[in-house]
This record gives sequence, C-alpha cells and structure tokens, in this order.
Amino acid sequence: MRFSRYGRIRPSEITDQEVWRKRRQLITAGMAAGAGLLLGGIGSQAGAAMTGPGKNRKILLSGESAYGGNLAPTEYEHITTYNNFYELGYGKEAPAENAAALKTRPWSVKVSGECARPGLMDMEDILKLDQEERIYRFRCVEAWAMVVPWVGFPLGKFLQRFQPTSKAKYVEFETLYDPQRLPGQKRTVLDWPYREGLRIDEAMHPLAFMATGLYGEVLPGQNGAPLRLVIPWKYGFKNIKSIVSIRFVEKQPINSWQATAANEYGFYANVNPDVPHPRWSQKRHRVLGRGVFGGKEDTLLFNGYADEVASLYSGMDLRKYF
Ligand SMILES: Nc1nc2c(c(=O)[nH]1)N[C@H]1C(S)=C(S)[C@@H](COP(=O)(O)O)O[C@H]1N2
Ligand SMILES: [Mo]
Repeated sequence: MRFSRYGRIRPSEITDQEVWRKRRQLITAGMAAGAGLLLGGIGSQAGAAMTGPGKNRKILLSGESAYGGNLAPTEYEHITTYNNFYELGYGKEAPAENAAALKTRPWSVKVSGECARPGLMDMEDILKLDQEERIYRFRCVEAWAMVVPWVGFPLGKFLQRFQPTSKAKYVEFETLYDPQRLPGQKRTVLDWPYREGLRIDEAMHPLAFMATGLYGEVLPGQNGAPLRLVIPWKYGFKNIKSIVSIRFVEKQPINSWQATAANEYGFYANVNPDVPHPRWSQKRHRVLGRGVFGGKEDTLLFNGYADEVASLYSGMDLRKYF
C-alpha cells in the first residue's frame, strides 16, 4: 500500500485551515459592518490578517472576492513545495529547493504589439496597482488540484491600460530568459523561454487573474515570482510563471507545451473531464493535502467555472479545440 506524502491529513494542516477560515469569517463580518466606510483601510487590515507564515513581504489588499466559494484553502506548505517550474528543476520539490537562484529584482514587464500605448512597467509599480485576494481552485494538468488564496489583480483591467487595438486577437506571454536566475534553462527541455497564449476575450474575462502573491504575501520563487498568470478554468500549464513580456498579437500564438507535443497539449487547455489526455483520463483528480489515498474527486467541466466561462466557447467543438 502506498501513501503519497501529499495524500495524508496532518493534524497541523486541519488546525491551520480552520484557524484561517475563522479569521476569514471574522474579517468578512468586519468588512460588512464597515461597508462604505474606509474600505481601503479595512481591506488593508484584512490583508495583514490573512497571511501565510510570514516568510515573504506582505501585500496590502484593497479588496477580496472569493471565487472559490466555500472551499478551504490548501495549506501554504503544500502550495509552495509541490510545484511545476522546469526552469527551477524537474521534480515536484525541486522548484522550492532551487528558488533562491531566481532573483526577482530588478524586474520589469514589457507590453508590446497591437496596442496604442506599449510600455515597460517596473514590478514595483505593478505592485502599487489595486491588489485583491481571490480564492480559486487551481488545477494542474497532471491530475491534482489545490485551492489557493491568490493575491493580484484582474488581467483584463491591467491589459486595458495599454489600449489594445482591434488587431489584438490574442495575447502572448513570455517567462524571463536568464539561465543564471533560471538555471533549468541551461538544458533544452523546452524551447526557452516558456511561452503561453490566450484569446483576447479569455484574457479580458473577469476571472482571468495576474498573481503577485499568495496567502497575503509576495509570491515565492517556485510559484512564479514576481508575476504569474492564473486562469482558473484551464489546466495548470496555461498559468505561466515569472512573466517579463506580454504581447498583443493578431495570430494565435503557440505555447511551449503545444510546441513540444501538439497531440497532447492544445491551445485552449480548458479543464474537461470528457476529453482525456492521450496518456491518461482526466475524469478525476486529487486535492493536495486532503484525505488518505489522495482524496480523489470528480473533475468538473471548466474546473467548476462553467457558469462563468462556458459562453466563451459556445459553438466550439471542445474535442477539437482541446
Ligand atoms: N515558466 C514556467 N511556467 C510554468 C511552468 C513552467 O515549467 N515554467 N509549469 C506550468 C505547469 S505544468 C503548472 S502545473 C503550473 C504549476 O504552478 P504551481 O507550481 O504554482 O502550482 O505552472 C505552470 N507555469
Ligand atoms: Mo502542469
């Protein structure tokens, strides 16, 4: 009988989650009581209270919206030690072990292509944008899920600042290319830098999110510091980490995994239990940190966000556009 290290419930984890939830209820109650009054200030206090273990710098929140419903967040420890980030190593634990190499300052993000106001934005200025917390169920393509209290801002609102033109049909994202800071790039596993793409209406959807932190603190390197994408209705690989470039383009971009194995990874990558990966079923997944035997549960179409996003794909054959 095999127990996954991540399939066991540890007493500490239950306690942490309960404490966290209670705190959250208190804060929410506090916010309701003070509605309309000093919202920024109350939000900031909420941010300070809803934190992780204090390993990283805090981010002040201006608001919160719990898109994950009542889901209890996965323990900080799981979220930050079970990662995929090939530029920092190949095992699930390697990115956390190698994250010190990833220096995140100085850091800037270049926005270019089909837009009226292209520009370079410094990470410090990005962190000054309104930061909110969102709890999403985050899926990974290899059949696990976690519930993450991300901190960041809506992607669409950010993109609008650069005034995309009518030719901007897609958005292309690129990770930093720097084999010193991302030593995994010394080996050609993928054609670096890591690239991803979204259709412009997907990028503008209110659920599409740019994360700068989690559990109230700036992102750890292994989670894609200082800035990464979170598209909660898609498989994990769409959520590109450590972004330095955003380009508005007319043609559908090719993402890194699609370039490597187009029969296995498509452009859309919407979570869909009815469309198996060629090498495995995608009907069920396990939630990290829950239950013995991996705490398996049924995978939902669009990762449970169908009400919000299904209309983006109406009339499309989701088997063809996987
Ligand atoms: N630059 C970059 N981004 C990346 C990856 C990567 O290897 N490099 N892995 C992807 C995959 S396959 C997954 S499942 C998620 C994992 O995110 P997490 O470690 O925060 O859970 O990041 C995605 N973003
Ligand atoms: Mo993944």
